[in-house]
Amino acid sequence: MRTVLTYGTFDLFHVGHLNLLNRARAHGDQLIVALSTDEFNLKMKNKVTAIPYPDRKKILEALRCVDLVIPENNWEQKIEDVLKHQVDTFVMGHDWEGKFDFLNEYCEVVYLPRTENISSSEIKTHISKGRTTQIKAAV
Ligand code: C2G
Repeated sequence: MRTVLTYGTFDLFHVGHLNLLNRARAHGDQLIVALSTDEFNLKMKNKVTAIPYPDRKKILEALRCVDLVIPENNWEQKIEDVLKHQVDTFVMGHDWEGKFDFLNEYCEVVYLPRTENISSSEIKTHISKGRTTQIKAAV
C-alpha cells in the first residue's frame, strides 16, 4: 500500500485543485490531504480563507481520490506527518518546487505541474470586479 501526502488550503475548490489531487492519488494507493486550518492560513500564510475549514474538509472528504483529511496547523509538521502516516510519496504543485526537498530523507518528493488559468485568488478577483466574461477554461 503506497501512501501519498499533499498539503494545501483548497479554498473555493476548483479544477486546478482537483487535477492536483487526482494526479497525486495516481502516485499511490491512498491519498492523505493535510488541509490548512483557517488559523494557519491567517497567521502564517496571511490568507483569509473564504470557505471555513469544516466545509473545505467536507468537500475534500467527498472526493473519490481522497482517503483521509488531516489538519495542517503549522509549517513544521511535515516530517512528523510523513513518519506517522508512513508516507511513500509527498506531492505538491510546482509553485513549491524545491521548498520541500528536505523530505527526500523520508520519502519520495514530487512536484507536479500546476493547472493554468485558475486559482482561488483569480476567482476572488473575477467576482470582485463584477466581470461579465467567464474565467478561461483551465488547461
Ligand atoms: N494547484 C495547482 N493548480 C492550480 C492551483 C493550485 O496545481 N491552478 C495546487 C498547488 O500547487 C498546491 C495545491 O493545488 O499543490 C493546493 O493549492 P493551495 O490551496 O493554493 O495551497 P497553498 O496555499 O499553496 O498551500 O504547506 C503547503 C501549503 O499548505 C500549500
